[in-house]
Amino acid sequence: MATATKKPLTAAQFKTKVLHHLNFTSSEVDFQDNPTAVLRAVCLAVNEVVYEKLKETNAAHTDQKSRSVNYLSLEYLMGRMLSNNLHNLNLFEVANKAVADLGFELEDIFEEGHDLALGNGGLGRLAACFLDSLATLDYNAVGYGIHYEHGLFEQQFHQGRQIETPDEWREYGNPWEVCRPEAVQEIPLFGSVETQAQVDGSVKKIWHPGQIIKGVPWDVPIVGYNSKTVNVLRLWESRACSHFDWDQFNAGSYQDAHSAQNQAETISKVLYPNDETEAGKELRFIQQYFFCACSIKDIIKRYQKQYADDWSEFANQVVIQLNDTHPTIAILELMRTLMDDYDFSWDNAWAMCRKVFAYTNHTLLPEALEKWAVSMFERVLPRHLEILYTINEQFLNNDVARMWPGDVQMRAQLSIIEEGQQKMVRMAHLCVVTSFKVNGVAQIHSDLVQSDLFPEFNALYPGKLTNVTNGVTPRRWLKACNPKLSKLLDTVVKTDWAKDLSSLDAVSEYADDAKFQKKFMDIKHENKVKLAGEIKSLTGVDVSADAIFDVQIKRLHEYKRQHLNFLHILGLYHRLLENPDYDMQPRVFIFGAKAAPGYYLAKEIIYAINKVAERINNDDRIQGKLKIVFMPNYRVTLAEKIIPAADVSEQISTAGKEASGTGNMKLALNGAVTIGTLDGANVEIAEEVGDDNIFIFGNTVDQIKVMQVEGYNPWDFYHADQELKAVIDWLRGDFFTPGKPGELSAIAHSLLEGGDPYRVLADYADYAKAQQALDEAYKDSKRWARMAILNTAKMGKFTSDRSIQDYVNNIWKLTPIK
Ligand code: Z57
Repeated sequence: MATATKKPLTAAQFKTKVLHHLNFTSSEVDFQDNPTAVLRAVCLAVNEVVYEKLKETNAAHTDQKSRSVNYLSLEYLMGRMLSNNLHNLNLFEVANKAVADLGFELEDIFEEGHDLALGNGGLGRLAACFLDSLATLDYNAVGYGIHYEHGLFEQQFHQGRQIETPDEWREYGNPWEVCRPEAVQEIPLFGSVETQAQVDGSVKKIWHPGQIIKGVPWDVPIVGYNSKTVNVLRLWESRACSHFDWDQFNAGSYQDAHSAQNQAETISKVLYPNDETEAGKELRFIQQYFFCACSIKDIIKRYQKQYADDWSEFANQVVIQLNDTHPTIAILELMRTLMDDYDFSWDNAWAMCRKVFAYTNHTLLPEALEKWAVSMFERVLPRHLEILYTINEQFLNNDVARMWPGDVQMRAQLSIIEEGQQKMVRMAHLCVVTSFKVNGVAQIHSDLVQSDLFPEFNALYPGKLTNVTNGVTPRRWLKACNPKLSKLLDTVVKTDWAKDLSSLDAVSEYADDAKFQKKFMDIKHENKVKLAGEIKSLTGVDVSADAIFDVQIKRLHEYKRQHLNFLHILGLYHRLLENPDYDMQPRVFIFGAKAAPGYYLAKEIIYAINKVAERINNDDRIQGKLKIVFMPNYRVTLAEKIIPAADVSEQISTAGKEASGTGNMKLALNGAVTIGTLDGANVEIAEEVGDDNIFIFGNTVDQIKVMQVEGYNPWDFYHADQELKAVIDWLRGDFFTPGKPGELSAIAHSLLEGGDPYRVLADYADYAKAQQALDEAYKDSKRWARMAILNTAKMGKFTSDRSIQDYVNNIWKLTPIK
């Protein structure tokens, strides 16, 4: 329609829009000392363009009756939106100029923006990258999530210890969301189920809920890069339902009605900050259900807008992707709705569910595999539990009994219900039984899902378990965060690499080109200088941009082994104290990580690193060869500053534990060289860049298994390695905490008395050796430049566009909007 002929905005026109919003939306005539008002006005100006495209996208979706994917995720780690939206709309230069005309630097304006941190880590950030790619590739997609009032906590350090404060991302409003009162939903919960005999002899189940909660949707537009599409991320906020609670409570007192309101609003109040551990809290369960019920009702409403009460096209129009098991209740909610509200027979409802759900598994860690107590399930969702029991019965009596007749042991093992003192619902089993596809997130992980996590399901349902390797959006993680490198790449890659990342392979030809090497490494150096400034202002530590910038940024977890990195740093310090002339390239070790507030050892690791950093950073004897900085409040925005400046990427999880990793991809894309184990996507990164351009070390998955069978004794490694023993003894004593012996002993205790569950000591020697090889490689600046360039050049596979296309081809079967 109009778009084809529409001319791109000029800087002058954009400036006019910004001024309009400064004057009329903010009534801020005197904005010269008010960058926040400028930010708001710029966002509103961008929104004019966004909403126009959103309207056109919606019309195209309706016209073309396109099949859509509904991505259900409890987490979305969006970060800031403005810079990305400007890039994706090709308005970056225009806005840059307009804002300069108003007397501001666009980059300073960005700094006024708040992160949308509605997620913990990799899983939530993956969802954000996927939304970017879905819009970029013109697919009809809706992201569903929760509109948490408080996203992931903010982290500060007080005397080295992590302090959490609430995230107030929308305290003063958020320009990127719009409330949709016309799409409010009502969600029942609690209560009891009545069995009603029908005249035809059948029975009808009637759920009498004990409470009804209102779900209010907030839409965040998702702008595709250089595409026609603007999709939406729809986030549900819980509110008290006026005609239910208030009427009831009005008979009592006005005060009580307010408390009911508070209780209802608690549901979407705060994001649970545990990454990969399930706390088993009722409120979390209610969050999951609330969000699933709102989303399923919304999906049905959207469908009915086109097909009214004809259900025959539903499975052709709708696919629902479950991001981990967190949204599993959506399965039961769709079953319940079809049967109770739309009179489907069991068989028809079940057949429908088996066609629309697909499930992504993100971890093998047992503590992350969700289980909910049957007793709680029954109290909160009595009708859903009934349905679950019937699904399980049919699964055990049909599928399991047919494959393993009379095998009670197998029945118990595969049952969706785990028997025991406390009966539990195994959410992953329900997902695998129902879904038409189940995918892991990197090849090695998907192989382990088939061989170790769900081997019986794999035998039962051949072809159901599959792989889709993760990816990251090159728009945010290269074009927007690393403009200098992006412009250099533009000079040698003729196609738009941000939309076709495999075209970066053309850069390989320049890997040995001295001029290109200089340009590439000069940019890295400039990025490092800039990060050094950030480090100084955030931590007070002076670091030299001539040192190796060695980066480990991710959630704090034992399996990710920040403490392996830490022990090696202590090892280097030990060598330097023994021999101040010890030959090594100066190195800055940069950490960024939040620990779950209740994760004791993770917090002790942060404390130990901070304490040791204080000592080492101020020790003149080592001539500045070693620096340690723990950057506070690691988040998407900080990642965007650290990644372009990284020389070394630490990806050192215990083999078999990191499902994929995505930071590994972002760092390599920006020319950092990986030191890592054969775990997650590291394996595929190594395949792409080649063995010469990555430092792989440590026990493999198979070797870790052998160790387990043969019996693992951490003390053997402690006694066998002088350096390792010495540094662990430092931590056990008072070397770093004079007069307070044992203040840093938690790590040592877990590694020795605690049995070293993540095999840190077993990998120490090989890690130290790989670090030495890396140091050697860095000395040879030509060799290092070649490695760095090839890392960027060979990352084509890891664009989230490729991941999305894999999902589309193998699972979702969508066609792009024309
Ligand atoms: C989370 O961030 C991940 C897995 C989980 O089960 C939960 Br809960 C949270 C991460 C994995 O640890 C990463 O390896 C993976 O790259 C990421 O999910 C995205 O798949």
